[in-house]
Amino acid sequence: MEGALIARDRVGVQDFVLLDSHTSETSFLNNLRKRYQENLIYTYIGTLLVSVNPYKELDIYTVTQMQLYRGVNFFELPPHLYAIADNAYRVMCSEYNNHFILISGESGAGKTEASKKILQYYAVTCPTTEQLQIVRDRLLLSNPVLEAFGNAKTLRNDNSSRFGKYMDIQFDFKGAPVGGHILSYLIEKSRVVHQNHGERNFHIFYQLLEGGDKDLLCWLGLERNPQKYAYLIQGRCAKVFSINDKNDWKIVRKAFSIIDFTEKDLEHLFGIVASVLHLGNIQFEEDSNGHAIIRNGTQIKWISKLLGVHLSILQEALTHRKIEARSEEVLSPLNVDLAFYARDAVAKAIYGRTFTWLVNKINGSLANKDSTRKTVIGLLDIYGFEVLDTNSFEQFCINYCNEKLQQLLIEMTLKAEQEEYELEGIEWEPIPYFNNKIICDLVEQKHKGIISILDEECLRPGEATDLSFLEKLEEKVGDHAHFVTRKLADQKTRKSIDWVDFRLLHYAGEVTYCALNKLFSMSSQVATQFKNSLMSLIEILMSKEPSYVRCIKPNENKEPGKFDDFLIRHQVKYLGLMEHLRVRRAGFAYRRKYELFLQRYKSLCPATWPHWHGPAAEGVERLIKHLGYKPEEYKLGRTKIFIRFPKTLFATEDAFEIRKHLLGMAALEACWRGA
Ligand code: AOV
Ligand code: MG
Repeated sequence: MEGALIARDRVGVQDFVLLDSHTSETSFLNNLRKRYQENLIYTYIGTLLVSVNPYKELDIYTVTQMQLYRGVNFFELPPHLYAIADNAYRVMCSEYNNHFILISGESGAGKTEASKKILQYYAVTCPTTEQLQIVRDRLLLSNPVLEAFGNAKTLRNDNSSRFGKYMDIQFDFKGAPVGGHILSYLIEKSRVVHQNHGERNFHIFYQLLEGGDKDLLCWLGLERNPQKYAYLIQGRCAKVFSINDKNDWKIVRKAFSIIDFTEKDLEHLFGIVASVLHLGNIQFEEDSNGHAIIRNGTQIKWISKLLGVHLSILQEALTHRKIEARSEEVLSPLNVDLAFYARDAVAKAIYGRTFTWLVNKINGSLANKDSTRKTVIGLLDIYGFEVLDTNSFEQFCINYCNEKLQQLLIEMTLKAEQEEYELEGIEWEPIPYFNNKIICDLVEQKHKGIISILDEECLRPGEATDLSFLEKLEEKVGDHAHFVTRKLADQKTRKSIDWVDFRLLHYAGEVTYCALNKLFSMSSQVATQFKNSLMSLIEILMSKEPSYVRCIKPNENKEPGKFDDFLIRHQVKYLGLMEHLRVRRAGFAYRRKYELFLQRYKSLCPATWPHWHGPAAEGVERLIKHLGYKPEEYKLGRTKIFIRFPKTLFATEDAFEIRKHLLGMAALEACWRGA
């Protein structure tokens, strides 16, 4: 007993629910810190997993560890991603329903690593056949390919996801992974042509130059040195200590061959990647009329060859624009500035479309063509909330996306949980929490929201300016508590802000969005399309059973072992972890409809086995009386039984397993499935 107390003092508790009553933020933080210092990076709040990025390799992801977690009840082993993964899998197999695991947290907090580890867990522990091995390999190898094209080094993360990703893993009725499908969300195209200081372009460019063999580079007209390419050196850090581009190239090349890319596909793909680099090196000069002409013909010839587009069409596309005059299309020459702008727009468009093609192609290779019903576990790994020195349209979309997921989590946990108690007539002291719906509305409401206003302005080309957009924002959302402009800054906050900027007070912090002309440079409707794709994602998720992983970034320097109290306290606050804990502690760990509960466990009580003919609620009452449930362990609602502690349920589940064994598994399984 004493030993256990000492250990607890040293390593903290593995579920925040077990902390002393009246938990404060400080004791929450102390527990997290104690555990982090012992390399215990995972802690539960009930069934939600909190993870703190260790920034070092831990030996907790071995195959032995994976096997340890297989089929074991949630709280019997130390908290782990594997327990979350296994729990979702087991419920899916036994209840034959769909699940998702939402992994959230700010940039660099460990979301992508977590999602990869969960996928690996399924790949190793799920049953498979020789035939299905290929599906398993493709699921795993889709990651390095998508990361090569969709991730980049940023100031906050050396392998930052610059697109959102939702991946369904499909399982057959035996629980074997048989296919998958990926949805991708708005890749950050501006990175193709511009990187902030200390950041890089997408990994694939550097991998190709470092790793591609001599013949390939020669065929693409490329030199090995990244310094030669304007699109690769704006961040002044083409070489990064933590990244081995050469090795990563090998992995990506191998992955391509397993995901069914032909040599022809790859020729086209790398041809496009190389074309983007050639585009970036095109320079323009003025002719005697002040019009842009291409200074040196070398790059454009390479692009023409690699893309298979006629030279004159390319030249025209880069130095002219089409305008409609009296229902006729006329070519109008561009000046040098506009030609550079057109060049960058072409590069971004090519890269964006290639990324979409890549995702489609991977989906083709993951598709399962047999039509039997499958269940899925969806993994959601998006770009984390970020605040940069300069935040433009893309940060606006990324942060809005995070706002939506926070909203989903609130809806599905804090709000839904409390509403359910009310609905079921269970006595309950409501717990207040900040609902960020107000910020989502500010961004997305029809007619009144920022996206609608942006769309309206985009429909007035030539008339709309950044200032007219700002004025409209002030007029329509100026009095919103989470919106600030220069005009309004003095009344709302004392921090200075530029004329052309606006600031949003997000759930995770304040962000000033600037360079409004960049907002307009996006083709109109991009924000609306993004909004719609997020809405359908939320719908997909709402139809499934959730599990949550909340990732925390421990410090700003990517340093192992450094627990920055201030930074972590901020995340604990905005992630709503304290509220979650309060609801959890006051609430019930498990609930099931009377009918389902009775169906599963009726064999444990002579009064309900083999048949119970009365109302299910009464049957459950008889059953739990027989099992000896104490009054403080449960509550009976209108349609469901609520069980306060997991251990109560585990005892019942263990009894069920023994009974199942005694009665013969098949008969009992068939019986509780209602067959
Ligand atoms: P993110 O996905 O949350 O950021 P990552 O998952 O890419 O963050 O993690 C960032 C880096 O932290 C990784 O490259 C690893 O070096 C380290 N790391 C994260 N989790 C672990 C772990 N469990 N064990 C060891 N190292 C880890 V962003 O994609 O930027 O939002 O857009
Ligand atoms: Mg990521």
